[in-house]
Amino acid sequence: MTTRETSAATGTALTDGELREQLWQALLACDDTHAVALVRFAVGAAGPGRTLAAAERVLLELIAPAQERVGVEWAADRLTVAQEHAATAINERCVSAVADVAAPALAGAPARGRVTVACVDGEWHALPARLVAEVLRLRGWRVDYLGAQVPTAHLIAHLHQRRSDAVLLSSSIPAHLPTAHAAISACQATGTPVMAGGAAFGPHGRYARRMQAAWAPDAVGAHTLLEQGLDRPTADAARLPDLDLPHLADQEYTLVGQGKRQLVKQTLIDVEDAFPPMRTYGEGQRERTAEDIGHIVSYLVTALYVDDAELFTTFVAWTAGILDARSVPPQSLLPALDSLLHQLKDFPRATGILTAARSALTVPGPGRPA
Ligand code: B12
Repeated sequence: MTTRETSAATGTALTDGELREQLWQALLACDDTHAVALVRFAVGAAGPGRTLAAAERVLLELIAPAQERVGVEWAADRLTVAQEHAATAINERCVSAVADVAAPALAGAPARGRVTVACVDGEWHALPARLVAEVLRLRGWRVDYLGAQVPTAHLIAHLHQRRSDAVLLSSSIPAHLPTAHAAISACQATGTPVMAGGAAFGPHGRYARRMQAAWAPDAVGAHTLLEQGLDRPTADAARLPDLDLPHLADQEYTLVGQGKRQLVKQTLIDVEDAFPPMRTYGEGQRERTAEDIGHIVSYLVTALYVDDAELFTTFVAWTAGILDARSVPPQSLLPALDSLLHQLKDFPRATGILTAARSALTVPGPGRPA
């Protein structure tokens, strides 16, 4: 945002920075009334004829950065999970408020086409998809927004009921990539073009492309691609995953995935042996450790699926950062990686992925001994 706005409440001028800070303070204070008033005001202050552009700026330059800041502050342990949930709920209200303020300016406008926006099954991060849906509406698309964790069968049923020019699939968590791949090919089998987006699809959408989906980095990019027109899939679009990902033929993804429960169980035993203080852990701490190990194994399985060691290394580095912020030494992850290396010694791709992550973890950071 580039203009200087005047606060409806106080009559004083607000810079973009002040608007951002006021929204942030409202989120921290769980003050949904003030947050909603701020975003309504920021759209309204743009004046007649500018409502749609102002609404888009508020969504992408005010609400989205606030939501990203929620993630940064939670990761650094400066925000509790409850505060993160409250802030997200308020931001969702803010998105609805922006949509309400903009709705009259959209009335009677010709539609560009109809698209369906949905999160892949298991994906709870609905706000990124919602932002994409609202920006597309502001730009003249009719949008069927299906929200979080849409089971693929229901998504396909929806496509059979209502014609869509494209399906836009959102995912934030890479562990959902195998599900996303199945959803992409199932949607394409109905003859509907698919565009994927969200952090799960990797740097520059590398995994979306491997899964034969179009990709855009953000809501505006999605609009641009839709305007250019997406190729309609042909009748033979239905396919097994290994047609796109030939490495799956080695069965490592399938076998390691099937053994996940046993892998987590054995890793917990090995970590307890290597890290005796764990024996004094209470029930809650044990459950969290088991959960963390479960996530590690899920990301390993996903890295095997897309055959990309970087996916796993990035996750391990992220986990190390989260632990570090909570005064748990990141090196405490090493026993878990070592246990998995031992258990999976007969799986060459898994061994390579684990070894790469282990090396990344043992490279000394600034001021931190390995
Ligand atoms: C809010 C939040 C939640 C909420 C979500 C509620 C909701 N209604 O959305 C809840 C509490 C449910 C949640 C749960 C979890 N979360 Co969370 N969450 C977040 C948080 C803080 C904000 C997400 C968000 O809205 N971002 C703002 C939008 C604007 O950003 P965006 O994703 O980049 O979206 C843009 C683009 O990606 C793109 N885009 C998105 N989708 C699409 C689709 C298409 C087609 C296109 C073209 C473009 C596109 O356009 C968007 C707008 O420009 C993020 C932190 C972050 N930085 O994002 C963590 C984050 C995503 N969560 C994280 C984690 C780990 C989890 C949990 C696993 C935690 C746990 N232990 O249970 C669970 C997983 C739940 C699940 N099964 O999905 C991690 C993921 C890390 C990783 N390495 O995978 C993050 C990054 C937190 C962090 N700071 O580290 N989370």
